[in-house]
This record gives sequence, C-alpha cells and structure tokens, in this order.
Amino acid sequence: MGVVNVTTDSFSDGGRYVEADMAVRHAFRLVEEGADIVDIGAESTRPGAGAVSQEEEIDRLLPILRALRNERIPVSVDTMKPGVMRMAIDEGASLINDINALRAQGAVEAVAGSGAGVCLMHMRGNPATMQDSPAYADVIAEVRQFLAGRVAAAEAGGVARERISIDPGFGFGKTAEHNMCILRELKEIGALGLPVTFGASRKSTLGAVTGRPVGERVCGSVAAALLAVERGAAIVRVHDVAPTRDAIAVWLAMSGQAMKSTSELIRGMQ
Ligand code: HH2
Repeated sequence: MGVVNVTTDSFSDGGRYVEADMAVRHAFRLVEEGADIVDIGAESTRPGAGAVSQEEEIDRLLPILRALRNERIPVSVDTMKPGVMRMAIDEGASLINDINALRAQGAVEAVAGSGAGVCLMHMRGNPATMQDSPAYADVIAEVRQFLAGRVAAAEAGGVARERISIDPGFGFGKTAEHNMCILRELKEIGALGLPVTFGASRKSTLGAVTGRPVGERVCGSVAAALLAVERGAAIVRVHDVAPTRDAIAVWLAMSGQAMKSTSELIRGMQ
C-alpha cells in the first residue's frame, strides 16, 4: 500500500501533494513502482497536527478519487469521518482505512452498507494527545483486546468479517519500546485470524533507532516493512514503494515463495 498524503502538514511529505494533479501523478507513480493499493489521506494524524473539517477533507479527496476512478487502481481512503467514508465509497474507494477503528458515531453504518473493505487500527487516545506518556501493562494484550472488540463491533453492525483488516497502529499512542514490541510480536496480532496491515514507514521510532531525520529513513522503513511481512503482515503501508517491493521480492524468492497480490486480497474483500 503506497501512501498519498493530500495534506499540508504530514510529518514526512506534508505539502508535496496537496494539489490534486500532483497527488494523482504521485498515485500513478506509486502504482508503477509496484503498489497494489494507494492510500489517500487528507488529514494528518501527526501528533499535534491541525484538524481538517469534513468539507475540506472532501474538497481535497474528491478530484483525486474522480481522476483515479476509471483507472482500475484499488484506492483506500484514510479517514475517521463517516461523511468522508460515505463520499469515498460512492466515488469508488475499495477500502476505508480508519485509524480510529470506526469509533466515530455513524462510522460502522457508513461502511456496513457498502462492499468496501475496512482497516481497523489501534490508537490510544487521539492524535492530539496520544503521545502524552502512553503506558500499558501489556501492550500486545491490550492492542489485541481492543482490535478484537472493534472487529466484533464492526461485525455486529453488519460489516462482514471477510472485509476487515486489523492494524496494531505503530506510532499511535506508543513509545519506541512499545512499537518495537509490536513488531517483534506481530504474529500475536495475526493470531486474531484477520489480515494484518502494518505501517512503520519513516516514523520517529525508526529515527530513534537509526539516528536519522525523516528524509533519511528509507532503509530503516524497508527493514521494518520486510520484518512485518515476514511476521505475517498482509499489507504494508509505505511511502517508498519501489525499495520495499524489491526487498520483499528478494526475500520471497530466496525463501522459495511467490509474490502475493494484495489487489486480489482487496477484491476478495468485496
Ligand atoms: N499511519 C499513518 C496514517 N495512517 N493508517 C494505518 N492503517 N496504519 C498506519 O500505521 C498509519 C495510517 C501516519 O503516517 P502518515 O500518513 O505518513 O503521516 P500523517 O499522519 O502525518 O499524514
């Protein structure tokens, strides 16, 4: 899954693709590099980022969704707002990627009535406060329990299990130590029996490990994505598609496995 941030303030690429035509060009580039899904987000979730109104989010997303609609590119929309989810589904999005795991009022209903897939992510608190001293007795157990609860809520609201992916939320209300534990124990998240999405791309924990600023975290990001795939992730959400794809292709070839297409997974969800 390649990331297209249509925002002014995303931590790694804010402002670069805020014009619709640049965002569309970037989406095509990511597909050329080997992305099976493009994930388009119009509101940064960086700690302390400014809130974006529903109207603004729709204004940013709509021209991009329309431009990609007939291109047979599976599009994911990264949003927490039910109104934006409904618009995105109407405009042909295959997947709703919700860092808030459909907790907003009306979010389950917005997805339930459609054939779209949904990614339910764990986040402690909200983006404004999530990094204020996050603490867990057992981070894996708590993330698992939260995700199991959100899957149950989605299913009870009419979202078929086959349409759901889960994400432990690397960097969302977690210290670097928590994040490393999540990657180390990723199979425990997969043990819930649903496809796992994982996103560590360019995040600050990789900076803490490598000592590198955000623009120099490609190698660290590729290493994290590869470890996640090796530990069972079905979808890795990345900014640097080509190097990630190469790393996964080499690992699969060396271990005698074939590359799986996540677009097949998404089609299977519909
Ligand atoms: N991370 C970010 C945003 N959306 N969605 C899922 N499912 N998993 C993630 O780990 C995840 C996500 C944050 O990264 P980015 O979009 O690059 O930054 P920003 O939120 O500043 O736009």
